[in-house]
Amino acid sequence: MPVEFYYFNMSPPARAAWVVLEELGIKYEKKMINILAGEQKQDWYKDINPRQMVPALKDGDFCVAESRAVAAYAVSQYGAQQGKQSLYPTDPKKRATVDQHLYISENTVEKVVSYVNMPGVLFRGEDLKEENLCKAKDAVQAIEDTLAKTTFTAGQDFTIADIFYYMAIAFLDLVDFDFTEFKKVAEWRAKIAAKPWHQEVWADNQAKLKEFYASKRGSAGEKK
Ligand SMILES: N[C@@H](CCC(=O)N[C@@H](CS)C(=O)NCC(=O)O)C(=O)O
Repeated sequence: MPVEFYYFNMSPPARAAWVVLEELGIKYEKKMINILAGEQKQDWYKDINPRQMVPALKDGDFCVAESRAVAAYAVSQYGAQQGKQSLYPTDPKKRATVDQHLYISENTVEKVVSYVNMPGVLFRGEDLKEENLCKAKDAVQAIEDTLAKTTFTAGQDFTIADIFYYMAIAFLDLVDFDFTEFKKVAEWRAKIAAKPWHQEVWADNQAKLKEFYASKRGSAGEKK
């Protein structure tokens, strides 16, 4: 039975986990859960993810949710057979460094999302929060500082930490944030954007999210 991957194409964490499956090159079956239509609230989906969110993965009778846990599981289970173990290394110290950055990437998302104001824009038609621009810049600067020391964020190899940082700061593309002052980050993003899965899995769906975000941004003000 192939791995089943539950996702929504516009969801950044779902796309980050999806990218890991592509990078691994394993066979999997995509199961789209349209969260805009509330499909994640269906009772049967509770068995896949009790929190009723995307992404989630089912491998036989084992289920795992939370994008970073999905990514870590997929590489732990299939990385060696696919020659892709370096995405989530088994060496305890190397793995701890990747884990460290995976946890930090949660905070990167928080900072960036506080500026882009995802829930406010998408669900209440607000604008971005200019007052949080410094938080977003701090988050990007932290990645810039990391990349001043190593080729990728957790060392010399491309790992799942890179994918989750990439996802986190890609929220800034929704507002055409200018990355030019962050030279290392811009170079590192270009390397990731050259990956074979990037256009179909990441960019095409990010364009849809960008269009959706733009259609909602400031719409509450327009109605007044
Ligand atoms: N921390 C979670 C966040 C997942 C998440 O926020 N998923 C959103 C889509 S981006 C979702 O499923 N929302 C549906 C809902 O909240 O009902 C992860 O990394 O997987």
